[in-house]
Amino acid sequence: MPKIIEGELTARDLRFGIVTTRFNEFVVEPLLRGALDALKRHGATEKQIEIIRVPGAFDMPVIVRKLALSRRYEALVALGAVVRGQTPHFDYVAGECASGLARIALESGVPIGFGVLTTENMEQAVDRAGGKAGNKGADAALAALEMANLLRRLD
Ligand code: INI
Repeated sequence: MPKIIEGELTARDLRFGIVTTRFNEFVVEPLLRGALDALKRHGATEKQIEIIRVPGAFDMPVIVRKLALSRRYEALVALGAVVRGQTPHFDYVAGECASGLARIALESGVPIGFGVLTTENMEQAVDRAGGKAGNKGADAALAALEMANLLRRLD
């Protein structure tokens, strides 16, 4: 059997920054609850977690970059919702948010769990924020947790 290198799902000794948008707060708050619940279930205490609020998804990258470069967190989680029906500039808001966050993760080496919903309508967003399609906030938090442990293991 070849050696398997993977990240554990344990929050021990890790600090988390969760960035959430005020825009579409109605679906973003359940994403945040899902992320907090997932981290706590894997051993994180409140002291290990900080929540940073930004206006909207487009505004996330500049703040996430500052947080990533601060070295204050081993993992970041970005939570938001961009709904196509709400805006003619959906592609710009969603695209800039996603590509900005991906670039920051690569530049800084700090993992960023991507929990920004990009959906056609509000119903799809609600389904993914603790509804019938699960909770993407919890998924993003666990991905960030696993990645932080994997990166540590590869050091
Ligand atoms: N921001 C979102 O997070 N979701 C959206 O669906 C959205 N829409 O529909 O426009 C949105 N726009 C605001 C944007 O993120 C910025 O806050 C704004 O452009 C100011 O920079």
